[in-house]
Amino acid sequence: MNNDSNTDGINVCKVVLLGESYVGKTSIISRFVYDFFQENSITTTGASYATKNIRFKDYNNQTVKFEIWDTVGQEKYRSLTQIFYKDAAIAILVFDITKYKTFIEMKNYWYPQIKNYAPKDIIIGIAGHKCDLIVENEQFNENEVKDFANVIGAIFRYTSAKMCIGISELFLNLGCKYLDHDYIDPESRRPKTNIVGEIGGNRLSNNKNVNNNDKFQNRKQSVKLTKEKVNEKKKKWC
Ligand SMILES: Nc1nc2c(ncn2[C@@H]2O[C@H](COP(=O)(O)OP(=O)(O)O)[C@@H](O)[C@H]2O)c(=O)[nH]1
Ligand SMILES: [Mg+2]
Repeated sequence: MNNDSNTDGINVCKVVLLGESYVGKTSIISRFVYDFFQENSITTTGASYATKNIRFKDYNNQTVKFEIWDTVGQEKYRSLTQIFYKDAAIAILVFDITKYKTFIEMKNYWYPQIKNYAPKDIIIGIAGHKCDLIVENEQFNENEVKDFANVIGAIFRYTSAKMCIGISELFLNLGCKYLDHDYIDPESRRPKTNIVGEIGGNRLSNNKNVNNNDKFQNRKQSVKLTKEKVNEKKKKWC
């Protein structure tokens, strides 16, 4: 465990979201913390971080206070300072699955930034965001993303702030890894823990051996599963 406990027994966990402008970072925070989504771009000027407490039943009911930092538009100018990365326990790399360039920038710019400026033992998540749009966009190369996630040891999830998919799950899995560094993310299984309670939220304040055909089949199957998940969500909304 690398978590910092305060006197109330709450593990304060700084999370930073990184990625190109318009990929949906602010929307992910907004959905996770306030269960709110806005179609148009959210103004981030002046915002810095939002918090949400989650209690982890399978880890002695420990509470993790996620302190989630938004880039407040500075990513556009590549002007994030080292303070942004300081003491971060978790970094979530976000890309838009409909824009391949955002994946390339995530891999070639944002990941190296983490390696250069964030603590060495930082836990990394990857959000393949706007997965509600996957139905219209079939060009997304899932294997490339999963291979990258495996290489850097990141937890990868499809996410959608709009359809409420994958976001809590990603935070929960990252939270498990934060509390237990030996935690292994079995992507096909549910997270090892359950939420007991969500305690408030503050406003934003300021297999390499498989052949290509197998890969293609696997990808098709995954895309189909995702589509089913999306359609299920579309029926229910959230
Ligand atoms: N379809 C879809 N649009 C999204 C989703 N998340 C964010 N957006 C939209 O993408 C745009 C950019 O989102 P924003 O959170 O401001 O991105 P940021 O610049 O990375 O913080 C906005 O118009 C959002 O409404 C999503 O899950 N699905
Ligand atoms: Mg933003």
